[in-house]
Amino acid sequence: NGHESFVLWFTGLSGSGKSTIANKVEEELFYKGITTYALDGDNIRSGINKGLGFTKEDRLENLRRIAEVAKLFVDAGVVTLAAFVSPLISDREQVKQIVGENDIIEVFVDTPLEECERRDVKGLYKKARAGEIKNFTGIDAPYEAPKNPEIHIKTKQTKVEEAVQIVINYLEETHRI
Ligand code: GGZ
Repeated sequence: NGHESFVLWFTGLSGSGKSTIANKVEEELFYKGITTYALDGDNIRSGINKGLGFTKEDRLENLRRIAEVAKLFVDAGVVTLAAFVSPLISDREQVKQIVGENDIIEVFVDTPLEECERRDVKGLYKKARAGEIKNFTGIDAPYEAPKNPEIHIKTKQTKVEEAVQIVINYLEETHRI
């Protein structure tokens, strides 16, 4: 396709809409004939990272391995979409170092905690509030918002389809696709 591959790295709270947006971006890229692969908790935490939990240390190791895998996909020429909470600036810095600064685009899916908690699609916030889940991001574990993401999507004022267009437009304008 004449384009270099890269990683689109979606960060945001649980329930912020990272996977929803990433999946639709992937669909758009597919229509353009671009080979993609999406990494998320479902295919990573159940397999290669089975056994890792949500302590600070485990999240760092989770994200380190994901970054190494993403790098392999990029080497193979595949545009890689990664949707992980990745809550700490320092964790995301490590990811960028592993993948290579030039090969990664940070997408901040900015949904306020109150909105994620109001939706509570999986009932996890309720459990976290009840103390049934510990170290839950936004409740008793931190989320550090990116200071300078390449793409900043404020979901309260942006529909999913618009968010997808913002990402696609960015990729076209920066000649990534
Ligand atoms: C945050 C948790 C936790 C805790 C389980 N904190 O909405 P989800 O369910 O599907 O997305 C969340 C996912 C987060 O995994 P990541 O690998 O993305 O996290 S990190 O980047 O921080 O390593 C949520 C679920 O797993 N989940 N427990 N304590 N999210």
